[in-house]
Amino acid sequence: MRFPVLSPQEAASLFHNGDNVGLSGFTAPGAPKVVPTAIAEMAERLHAEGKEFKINIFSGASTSDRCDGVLARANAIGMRTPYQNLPDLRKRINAHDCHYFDLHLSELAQKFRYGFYGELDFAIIEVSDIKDDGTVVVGMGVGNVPTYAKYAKKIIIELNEKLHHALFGLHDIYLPLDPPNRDVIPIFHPNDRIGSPVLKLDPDKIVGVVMSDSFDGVKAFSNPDEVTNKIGANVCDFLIGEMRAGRIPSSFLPIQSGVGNVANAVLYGLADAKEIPPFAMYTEVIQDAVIDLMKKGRCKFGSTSSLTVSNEVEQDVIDNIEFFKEKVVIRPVEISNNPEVIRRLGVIAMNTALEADIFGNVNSTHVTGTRMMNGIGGSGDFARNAYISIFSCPSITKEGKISNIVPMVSHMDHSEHSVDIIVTDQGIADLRGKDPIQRAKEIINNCAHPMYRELLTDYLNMGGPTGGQTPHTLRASLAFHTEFLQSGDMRNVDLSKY
Ligand code: 0RQ
Repeated sequence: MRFPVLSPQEAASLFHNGDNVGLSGFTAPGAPKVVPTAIAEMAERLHAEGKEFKINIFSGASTSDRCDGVLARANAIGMRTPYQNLPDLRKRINAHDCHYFDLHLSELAQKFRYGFYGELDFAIIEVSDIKDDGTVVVGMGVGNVPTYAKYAKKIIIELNEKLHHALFGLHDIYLPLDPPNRDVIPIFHPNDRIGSPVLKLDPDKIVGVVMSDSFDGVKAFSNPDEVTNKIGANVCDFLIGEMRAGRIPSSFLPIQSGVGNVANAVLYGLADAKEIPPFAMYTEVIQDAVIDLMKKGRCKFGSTSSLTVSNEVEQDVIDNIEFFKEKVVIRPVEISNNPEVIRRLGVIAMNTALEADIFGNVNSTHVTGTRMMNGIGGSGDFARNAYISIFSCPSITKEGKISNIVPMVSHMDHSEHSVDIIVTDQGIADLRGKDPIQRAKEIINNCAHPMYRELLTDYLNMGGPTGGQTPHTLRASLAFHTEFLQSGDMRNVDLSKY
C-alpha cells in the first residue's frame, strides 16, 4: 500500500486542540472504530497535565460509544453536530461542557459547503477497501463523507478488515451541485443509482491508514412490549385503511421509518398484511427487520444512508452480499433524506415524538422543553416533505406520571403543518383537513390516555368560544409540565389555579 500504516496512537498524535473533524458513517455503521478512542486517551493525558484539548465533531448522525462515548467521557468534544444519542454525551451537552447545535440531517453537508461552519482540519473515514490512487469503498454507513472528504485538509483512513473488502457495489456516492448551479437530483424510483460505487479521495491528503477489525456493534432489538405492539398495529391499520380508501395507490408507496421497536412492529405488521404488496423503503436507516423482510420477499428494495444492523445480521449481509447489492443502496444522507426526492417519490414518513400537543405540534428533542435528548435527526427532512406524515408515541410515560399528549408542547420541532397523523397505543388521530378545535378533540379522544382526557378537555374548554382560532390559555399552557417538575406527576395539575 502506498500510504503509511499508523497505529491509532500515532494517528491521534496528529490532532490539535480546537481541530474541526468530520467523521464518516451514519449511526454506528461506518463510524471510525479505533482512532477516536486513541484521541480520547490522549485528551485525558493532556487534561491531567493541565492542558486544554477538545476537538469539534461533525458527523453524519449518531455515532457509537467508540466515538461519542469515549470522547464525551474524556470531555474532549468542544462542539458537536448534528444528531447524537448517547447518555455520556447528552450529559455534556446539557451541562454546556460541549457546544451542540442541532439541525436537519440533510442540511449539514450543504451548509458546510456553503462555508457556514468554517474549515475542516481532518476527516476520519472508515473504508472496506482502498486503492493506491485514493479510491475507497466506504463502510456500512455513508452520512456526510463525500463532503468531509472533499473539504478536509487531511484524511485518516480506518481500513476495517472485518468488512472483507466485500462492499463494492453497495453504495451510490453522489455530491450535488450547489446554488446557483444546483440541478435536478435524478432519483425517480427508490432503487435508482445516480452516482458511483466508490469515493475518490485526493491521495495527497491521506496522511495514514489505521487498521481496524470489528463490526459496527449495533444492539439487537429488545422484544417489543404491549404498548409498542399496539402503536405498531394502529399504524398498520391506518395504512391499510388508506390503501382500501384509494388514498394510497394499490402498488403502495415507499416507506421511511425511524429507529426503534415501533418501527419494527409497523414493518412486520405491514409485511404480514396480505393485501399490501411487497414495498420499497426510501429511508435513512435500515434495521434488522428490513433485512429479514428482504429475505422473505416482502421488502423489495431499501434506499438508506446506513445498514444499522446487529453484528449477527451484518455477518449475514456480508455472507450474502451479492443478494443484498440487488436490494440495498447506501447513499449520502443529503440524498437519502433529500426533500426534493422525498416529495417526488411520495414517501410515507413514520417518526417518533417525545410529546405532541392537542393542536398537533410535536416535540421530538427536548425533555420538558429544556434538556436535549438526541436531536431532530432526519425526522423533519421526511415529515415536512412526506406524502403522509405520521408521528407516534406512547400515550403516557413513567407509569402515567407524564402524559405524552399535552396542552402545548414544551419545545416544538414539527409544527401542526408537518403532522398529518398522530398515533399512540390508544388509537389514531387523523388531523388532515381539520381546524385546531377539531384536531384537539380528535387527539384527546383518540390518542390521549383515558386518565388524562378530562384534564385535557378542561384545558381546551378554558379557551372558551372567544379564545381565538387556537384557543390556548397562555398562563396554563405549560401547567402540565410545571406540575411534573414540581410534584413529579402531571395528574396533580389543578387548572382552576390558572
Ligand atoms: O426515558 O430512557 O429514562 O426510560 O424519553 O423514550 O419511549 O424509549 O422512546 O427510544 O423511541 O425515543 C423521540 C427520543 C424517542 C427518538 C425519541 C423518556 C422516556 C425514556 C426515551 P428513559 P422512549 P425512543 C430516525 C428519525 C428524533 C429523531 C428522529 C428520537 C426516553 O425517537 O430521538 O425521529 N427522535 N429521527 O421515559 C419526558 C416525555 C417523554 C419522556 C419519553 N414526554 N417527557 N420524558 N420520555 N417521552 C433516526 C435518525 O435520525 C438517525
